[in-house]
Parts: sequence; C-alpha cells; structure tokens
Amino acid sequence: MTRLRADDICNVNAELMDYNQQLVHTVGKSLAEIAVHSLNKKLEDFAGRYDLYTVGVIPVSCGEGIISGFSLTVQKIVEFLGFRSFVTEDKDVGGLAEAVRKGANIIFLADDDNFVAINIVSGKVSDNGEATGRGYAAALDLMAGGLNKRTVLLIGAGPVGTGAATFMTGRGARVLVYDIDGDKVEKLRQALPEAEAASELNEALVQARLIIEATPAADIIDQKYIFQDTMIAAPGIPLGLNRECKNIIGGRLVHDVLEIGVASMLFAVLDE
Ligand code: PYL
Repeated sequence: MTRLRADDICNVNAELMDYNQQLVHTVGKSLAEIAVHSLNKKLEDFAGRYDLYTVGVIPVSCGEGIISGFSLTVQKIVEFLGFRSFVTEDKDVGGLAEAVRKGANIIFLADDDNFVAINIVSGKVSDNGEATGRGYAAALDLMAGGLNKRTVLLIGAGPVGTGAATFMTGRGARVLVYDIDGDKVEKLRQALPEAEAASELNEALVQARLIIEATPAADIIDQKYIFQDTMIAAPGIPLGLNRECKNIIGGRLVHDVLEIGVASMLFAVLDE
C-alpha cells in the first residue's frame, strides 16, 4: 500500500466542492451517492439519520508517524458528506479516550498498515482497502451505465482490487484480473472463482474498455490502449496514467487519494 504524503492530500479539503461537481459530471452521481451505490443502497435510505452520528478522527503516531493533514482531511470529507465530526486534540490511546468522551459513536484511525472506520455502538468495521475498491467499482458501474455482462480489466489484486472485484462480480461483470504477483491473482480467485486470470497485461488491455487500476505503479497503462470508449476508475496511488493518457481519457477517468474511500467507509458503518 502506498503511504500518502502531506503533499498528496494538502488540497483535498479546498477542492472537495469542485471534485464533487466533477463526479456529478463524469460519473453522473455525487460522492455520497457513489458511496451508497457501492452498498447497493440509495441516499434516501439514510435520510434523517445523519444527526444520530458523531465521527471522531484520531491521529495515530506509531510506525512512520502522523501524516500532516491526514486526520483533518478525513474529517473534512466526513463533514462535507453532512456528518458532525472532529479531529481529537490528543493522539493514539489518549485520542481514542477523548473521542469517546466527546460522544463519538464512529471513529476513524489509521496506522501504517490499516485505516479503519469503526461504529463503536454496533461494532461495524470498514477497512479502507475494501471500501475504496468497492467505491471505485461503484463509480465505474455508474459511469458505464451498468457492468452487467460487461468485461472489466482489474489491474491489481490486493485488498483494493479484491473489494472492486467483489462488487463487480456481484453486478454481473466478467472480471479479468492481472497482477504482477500471480499469487495475488490466485488468492483473489479463491475468494471469487468467477474472476478470470489475465496472464499478459497488454493482451488484456487490447480487449478491455472498462478498467480498474488498483496498483501502486505509475504509468502502467500505455496510451495505445486508451480507446474512444475506454473508462478508467483508478484508486491506485500514484495514478497509473501518464500525462498523454490523461489527456486522451479526459472525463472518462475517476481518481482521488482519499475521498471515495472515506465516503465508502463511512456509509458502510452506519446502522441499517
Ligand atoms: C489510507 C491511505 C490510503 C493510501 N495509503 C494509506 C496510507 O497512507 N496509510 C498510512 C496512514 C498513516 C496515518 C497516520 C496518521 O496521521 O494518523 N498514522
């Protein structure tokens, strides 16, 4: 998993409104609508219940330490979605105690290996990897007008790719999976036998017009595989497209560094 840097996230908060508008334009739905779609629900299923929740975001200092702006960015995304939220003043265990004392019933916290949302009343937990994959697959489903019987190439068979593949097979897609580590493909196929292994990336890119790019590799998709009807949902950090590819793909690309993942985590831990 790529570790975010302060530079990756420093503009997220200021650009949230514009990014949401961009999603409405390219995907046809807002950030919140994409998140609830990833759960096969509708926004109205949560209407009138936002006030039941208070979200505490807790900075965690273990390992490589706190990323400047990370907790604040998570909190601002949660706030943008309409939920009462705060970043704790303290960190680690003190921050957890502070969040509970201040009435948080949902907490977000991340160390170097895990980023989770926890509903401390119901016990529901959402992992950022699965939620990000699910959210991006939902965005592709909406952008493509439905994935049923469509072929989607998934590049990257880690937790994010697996979350995406689970959503897409559930929507009737034919999922081709490529990963530089064949063992990851096999592990994904053990969980999702209907997914098909793609042995050679460029061969798979020739036949795919719908792509999930869920790798930490930059510049993994050559521009000759970006066709007029190609659509790409790319949770991978850094983005696997070079500048030429981005110019060709235009508005048929979804990519961010935290927004869709955090939104998909949040709605996943709300009560039914
Ligand atoms: C959650 C992100 C998405 C991509 N990579 C993941 C990452 O950077 N994980 C590390 C997060 C560390 C946060 C730090 C803090 O500021 O609380 N412990």
